[in-house]
Amino acid sequence: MTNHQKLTAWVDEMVRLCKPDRVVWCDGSEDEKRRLTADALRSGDLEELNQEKLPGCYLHHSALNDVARTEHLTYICTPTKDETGPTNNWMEPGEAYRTLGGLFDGSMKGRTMYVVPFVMGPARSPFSKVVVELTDSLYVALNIRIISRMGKVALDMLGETGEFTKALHSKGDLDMARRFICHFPQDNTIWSIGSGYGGNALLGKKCMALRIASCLGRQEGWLAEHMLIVGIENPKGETSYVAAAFPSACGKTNLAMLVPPASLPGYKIWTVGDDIAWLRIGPDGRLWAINPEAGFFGVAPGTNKKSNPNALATVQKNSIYTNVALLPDKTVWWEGMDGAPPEKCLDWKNEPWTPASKEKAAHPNSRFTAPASQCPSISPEWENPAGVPITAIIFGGRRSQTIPLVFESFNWQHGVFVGATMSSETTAAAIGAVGVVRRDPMAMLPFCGYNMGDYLSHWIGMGDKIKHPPKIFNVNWFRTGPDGKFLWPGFGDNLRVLLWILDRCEGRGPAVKTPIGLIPTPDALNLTGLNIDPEALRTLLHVDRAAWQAELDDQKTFFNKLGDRMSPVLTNEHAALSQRLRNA
Ligand code: OXD
Ligand code: MN
Repeated sequence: MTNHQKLTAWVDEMVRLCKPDRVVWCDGSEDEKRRLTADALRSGDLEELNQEKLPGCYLHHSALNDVARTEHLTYICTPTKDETGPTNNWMEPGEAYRTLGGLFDGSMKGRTMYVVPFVMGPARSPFSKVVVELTDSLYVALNIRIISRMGKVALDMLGETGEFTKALHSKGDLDMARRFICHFPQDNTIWSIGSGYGGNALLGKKCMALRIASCLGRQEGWLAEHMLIVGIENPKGETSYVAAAFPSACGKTNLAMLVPPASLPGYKIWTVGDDIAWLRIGPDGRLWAINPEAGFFGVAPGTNKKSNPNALATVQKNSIYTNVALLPDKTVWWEGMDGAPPEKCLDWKNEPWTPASKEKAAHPNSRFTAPASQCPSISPEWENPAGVPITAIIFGGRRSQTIPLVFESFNWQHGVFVGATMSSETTAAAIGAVGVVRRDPMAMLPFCGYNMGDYLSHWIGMGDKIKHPPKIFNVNWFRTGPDGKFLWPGFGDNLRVLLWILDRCEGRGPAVKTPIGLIPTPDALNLTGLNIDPEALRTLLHVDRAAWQAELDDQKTFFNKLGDRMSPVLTNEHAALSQRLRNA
């Protein structure tokens, strides 16, 4: 299938290591999809769903201990620990190759190795990169087929000498004690063993498109970010694009597919990407973004007609569901779906479930994998090889207190500081306690492939190179009142905040200057048709000095943790914020 000698030599070497019974090169054809799906049904990797109601859809149950990313088992393997930095786990490359080499040795005996070449980014885009993943998981091969451009297209792009990321994956024995996800930026290589879960096993996604790509971006002068990309079309038919970073399971997919409220007629939202953005400086001096993925690997629970009708429409065909509940008619269900819970179903562990059951029917991190092309709001520009020009960058986290609904940074440097001090309450997307506030710069804490201090300096440095930089904003949809309920309606009404952001980018939109940034005056947001308590709005736009003092202290603790690689520009921004709060 290829005359790329380095590729075939590497595959041969990995075959000698893993010792599969068979090696299958994937070409991405429909015929191959039919064959692989039939094999997956036979092996139990997939279960067929109701083909009348959900054509081309299948269900996958993962191992019970393999339902989310395992950050504590994820390593960056650089020659020195300093290059990896204090926020990543580090393993010396020689030791990592030895340890994992021992586990990969013979790991595919009795199994098939799938050679899965794919492009991250639109075909023929100078932004795009090729990855070849070797995996013993049919589920992984079939998922990659959905979330990337897989098969011949990638080999064609590689030609005989092209560069590619070498990604080796084996389920191993799925035991957490023998699970490692290792990245070798200096070798453009990823080795992952012991997990079949998306973020640990679909190596093009978090491992390549964020961790390895962030290293490539630093070398080559661009940014690989955990951001959605969305176009907002106004009633005049003009579209502006924004990129927004939120930690996992904070509603990126919902924002990317937002449906405008009926009370704001004439607006349209165009989805370019829901999770990852690669941003480069264009010939016009603006920042341009592509979505390196071709599909969505979204969190299912909470997806319903109100929160995300576009996602719901997207997943009605050709989709793989993971760890959702199965209804008697072989359709699927999860908590937060429209209507009453089913009287009975099989839960994500394949056990009988009724509304009286104590456990959730769908795992809180259950997922759908669906082709982006099926999304009703998919942007006509989503595969444009040049990407889309970015007018605003938005950072946001899940914070029940302190952080206002929206504020604008004073300039690029202050905006980078706002991103660097992002924080969020943890979710089920990663193993560990849920609901704990953690600092998560640019939502990249688990995904930055090198020293976080250097990463933040790279952001500062990019500002010097972008002639027309986007304005930078912060949002928080998750602020709660004394009763614990959200103060802001969220979902489609988030458009009201996006419209203020775009107004600001066009030099309009009233704002008040506060120590933390520019905040909309209460009448600056278009609230037509929204019934919101004025007191709730006041709280949403209020800067509580005492709470911000505590915030400053926590930011400082985090910056100190980043050590001597921390950008002095950002420590100065911290001091300036402290001063502004004192003077206020
Ligand atoms: C994801 C994540 O899967 O961020 O997108 O965990
Ligand atoms: Mn994500």
